[in-house]
Amino acid sequence: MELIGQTIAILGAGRSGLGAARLARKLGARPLVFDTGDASKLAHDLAKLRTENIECILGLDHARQSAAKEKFDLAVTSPGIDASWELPRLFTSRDVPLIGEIEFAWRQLRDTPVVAITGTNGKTTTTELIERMFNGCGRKTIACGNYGHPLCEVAASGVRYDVLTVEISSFQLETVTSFAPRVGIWLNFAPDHLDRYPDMNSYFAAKRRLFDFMTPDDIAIVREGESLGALQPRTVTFSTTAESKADFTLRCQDIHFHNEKIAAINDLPLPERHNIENEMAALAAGWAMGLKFPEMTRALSGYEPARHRCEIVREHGGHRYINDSKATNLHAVESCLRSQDASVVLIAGGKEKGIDYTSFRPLLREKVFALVAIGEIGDKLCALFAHDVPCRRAASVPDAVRVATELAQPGQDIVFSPGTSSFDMFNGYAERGNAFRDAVISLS
Ligand code: UMA
Repeated sequence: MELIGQTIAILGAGRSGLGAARLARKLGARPLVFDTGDASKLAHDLAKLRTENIECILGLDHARQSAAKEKFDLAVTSPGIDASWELPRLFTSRDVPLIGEIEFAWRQLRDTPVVAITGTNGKTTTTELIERMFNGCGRKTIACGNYGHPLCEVAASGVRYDVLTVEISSFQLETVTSFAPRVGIWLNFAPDHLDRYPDMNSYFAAKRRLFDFMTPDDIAIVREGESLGALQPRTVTFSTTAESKADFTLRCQDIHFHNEKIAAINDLPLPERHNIENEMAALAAGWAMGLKFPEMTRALSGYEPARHRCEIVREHGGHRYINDSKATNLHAVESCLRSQDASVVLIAGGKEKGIDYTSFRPLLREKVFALVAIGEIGDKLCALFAHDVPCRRAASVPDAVRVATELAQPGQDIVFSPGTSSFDMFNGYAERGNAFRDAVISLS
């Protein structure tokens, strides 16, 4: 892509925008960053852009004036901005081609094979497993995309990798026009992001774009039973279900590839069923890239999941406090609860994302002794489940920890698994998880 001397509108001054602006500059173009968000929240990002002398235009009015006055050759958008919103439309309505940050980076990285990981849940764990596995087997990689470094940062850095391990979200896939990973992993699909998409089909369609530009020489790694229709790439399946006919299966306590035993669960770092699926997907990705199973298993051992994912914060007063703030949808809460041995007190709630929680009822009855609800959807959860389990409303995360501790029976665990995003009260799931951790640590 010849960009020297071109003017590129970069939409969003967050992490993707900064990466895209750096890449545009490196390629000899003039980046102009636009952001219509709350200026008081942007200070940190803007300071970075200013330090690098990257021009920034704030507010919709200024964006309108600039879009009308200047000639733009390309617009590169951030994943948090829907292409139908006003900021991108200022450019698309003037026939400026619009691509996403991933596509922009990909056009510079085509020579490096990509393993791309999508799914409603487990993306980050699988991405971390794959990064560890490739590096441990002597294939230099970096975790990037929706997790870790934005892909444009990787492209701008000029560092060469043997393979790129790219976690990719539906938001990022919406705006790809040629992105073609060598290996595309589809972990699972469940309701999420219904504040962004009008319905589940639209969310699904965005995610499925992962496979749109892959060829029969590429490999799709797909959980058995996912309804993806016919795919261009060769498909390899995995499943933990008994009697499965998938390529990668779980038989007793061993993972098999067809009829060959390739790893024992005990040799792998994560024993929970949902994580065995993630480990299978990682092993399949390594196989697709020519690694041998014993070296992969060795490289994976010792991996510890990152914080905020079913993480035991503390044992106190006969209760374990488990931080699963990363659970931003119902499917993630269900996975966490299924991995608990006994019933727990659940703290859940947060931003209204349009998720229908009705299907949660059977598991709630089975695994939840009492529910403490927080945030924007707190009242909705209490109203929905009041007849199933004791429900209490809490005003804040520390308040929820206090109430949950009061409700918990001796020996019962307290699980913080919100089931929706955090943006009604926090700047992200990590900040929310830290609030839970702080509240638990300060219990005396
Ligand atoms: N903005 C506008 N106008 C708008 C809307 C937003 O100017 O109409 C501006 C905001 O003011 C803000 C900027 O856009 O300054 C933010 O852009 P962004 O939301 O795309 O955030 P980034 O910091 O660029 O982070 C994005 C991803 N965020 C989202 O997809 C929401 C990060 O994923 C990703 O790690 C990062 O790019 C690097 O590539 C986060 C995420 O929550 C972790 N992802 C979702 C998830 O995992 O569920 C999909």
